[in-house]
Amino acid sequence: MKEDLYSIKMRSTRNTKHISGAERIILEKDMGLSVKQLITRALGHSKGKSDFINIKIQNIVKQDIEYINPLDIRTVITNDYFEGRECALKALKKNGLSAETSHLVFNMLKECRTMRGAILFEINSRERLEADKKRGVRVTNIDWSFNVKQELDKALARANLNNSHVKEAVALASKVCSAPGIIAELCWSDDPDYTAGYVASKDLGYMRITKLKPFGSNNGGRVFCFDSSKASIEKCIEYLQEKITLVNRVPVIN
Ligand code: WAQ
Ligand code: MG
Ligand code: MG
Ligand code: MG
Repeated sequence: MKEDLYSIKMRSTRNTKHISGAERIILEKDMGLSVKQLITRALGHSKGKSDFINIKIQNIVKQDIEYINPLDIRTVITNDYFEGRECALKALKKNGLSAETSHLVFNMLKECRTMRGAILFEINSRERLEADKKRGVRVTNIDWSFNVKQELDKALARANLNNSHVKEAVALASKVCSAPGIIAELCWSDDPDYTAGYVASKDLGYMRITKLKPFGSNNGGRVFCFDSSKASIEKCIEYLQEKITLVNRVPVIN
């Protein structure tokens, strides 16, 4: 049976400010359902109801797909965001960032709000590398393979983690950490009702931290830490923005 895959990308705004962006790579038969889910999300978002929704649908050439492994998931429960941030700082240092650079990464994210993409940070020169610093670098063409989606839902549900934040963030972080030259990512959501975040790297896996910001805060985003001695920035950005990647198995969840 020939299985046709489609990419569906949604982005939405309110008064021209970014509200939500999400994508799916799915079988043709699931297109209607996915579009519906993405519209529901844009209209019912905790950042506000979108007044503009853009949906793009594109057929995918199978030969272009790269299958990647997921990062394994671990959850660190913290009492408050101060404790959470201590924990995330330690994790960044374990990934080879100096104390000073780790603090810089943190301070950038503390000041970050309503970007569509991520900050791309060079850890030696300590410069930001995005061409458009308001928008950032947007990772696209990433999803769980349709072969593992059902099993993934079950595994996440058993761990009480079956929500779209977790599902999308683990897929995204798995792609980011397999990009040339990326050594770690720090993230917490800009959604006011979602306080969890993570540090991710190849060695560390996906380390969720239950509190990384105060409830109600609109502040959040992503910082990708890049080491230019390991790869060219052009290759890294091209991989993040263009390469069609599907995560090919269910992660280990601890
Ligand atoms: N590429 C690059 N940056 C992105 C992307 C993307 N595809 N999507 C979102 N961002 C950036 C952008 O600046 C957003 O404002 C910010 O990240 C936060 O996005 O419990 O839900 O979708 O394990 O609000 C992490 C913890 C949740 C999940 C992250 O982020 C868990 C989340 P959000
Ligand atoms: Mg989003
Ligand atoms: Mg999201
Ligand atoms: Mg958000």
